[in-house]
Amino acid sequence: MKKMLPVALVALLPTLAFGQEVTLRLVSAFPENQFYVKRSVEWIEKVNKEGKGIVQINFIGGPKAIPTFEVGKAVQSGVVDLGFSTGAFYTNVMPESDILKLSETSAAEQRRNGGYDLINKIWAEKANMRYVAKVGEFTPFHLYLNKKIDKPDLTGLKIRITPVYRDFFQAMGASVMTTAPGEVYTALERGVIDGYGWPIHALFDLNWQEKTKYRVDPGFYNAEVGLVMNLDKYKALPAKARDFLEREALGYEQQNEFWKAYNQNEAKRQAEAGIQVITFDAATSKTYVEKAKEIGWAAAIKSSPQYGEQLKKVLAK
Ligand code: 173
Repeated sequence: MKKMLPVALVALLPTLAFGQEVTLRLVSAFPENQFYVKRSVEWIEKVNKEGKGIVQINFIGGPKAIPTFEVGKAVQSGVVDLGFSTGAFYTNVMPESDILKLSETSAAEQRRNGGYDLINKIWAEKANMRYVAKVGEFTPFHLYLNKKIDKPDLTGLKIRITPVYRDFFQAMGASVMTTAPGEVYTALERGVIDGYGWPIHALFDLNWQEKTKYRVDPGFYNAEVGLVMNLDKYKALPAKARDFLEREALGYEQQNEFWKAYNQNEAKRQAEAGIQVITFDAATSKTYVEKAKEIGWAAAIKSSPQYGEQLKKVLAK
């Protein structure tokens, strides 16, 4: 043992030389070839450049490193420090995570109206997590189909879901199957599913346009993509590192307007790829969106009698 000591000290030297530099391990619940992830990797590069001697983020990888629906658990337990995910992927940690899809107020508004603080109270208490920043918003979800419908009736159709869509699609009569994004292409190719729920964007990242005939309009809810951190790790950060990380993450969140133009372009690309839009008459469309919201909040309040109503006050408009 005595002989080991100098070796251990030598191993410590790089850390000492850089003072208190902290390295954080980050995993993505979204596949690495998704644009979201590439955009986040660019952000990580910026953090690493500016954060020398303070904070470095080590991007471990996507679902091949940790499966999509396990990333939340890995952050909760501290197997990794940071997760790039969406609430729907970690309802196995707490049901509240999926409620963020019901946001009508923006992340910026939630920082002002107490929403961000409430989210962090819940995330800390129930998931041992810090919700660092929301970096994807202003993005509706849609129902995509390979069979034509003329009314919001999914009877006899098998639809790929995550918790985001479960109650709404089931209320329309769908039979549902939960899969991670990485499994949708094969399910479509094999005809195992007749459609899927997904945001207006990011079909092309995974080549789903090749296997998709229709998109149902209008969209509903608001896709949330965020950075979450293990709470113990967050609390243990030196003040300088925490301030730096929060500033960088806030800077990233403040670019969310980006998604508005991006999404318009994605809708255009879908049309160019031959994806046809299914629409209903005005009254049916209105009911469709209202139903989604009503069903979403009913499920939220049922799954979290403790926080559902409180979240509604800061998320809904
Ligand atoms: O459909 C999904 O995989 C899903 O729930 C989701 C949530 C946010 C962004 C992208 C996808």
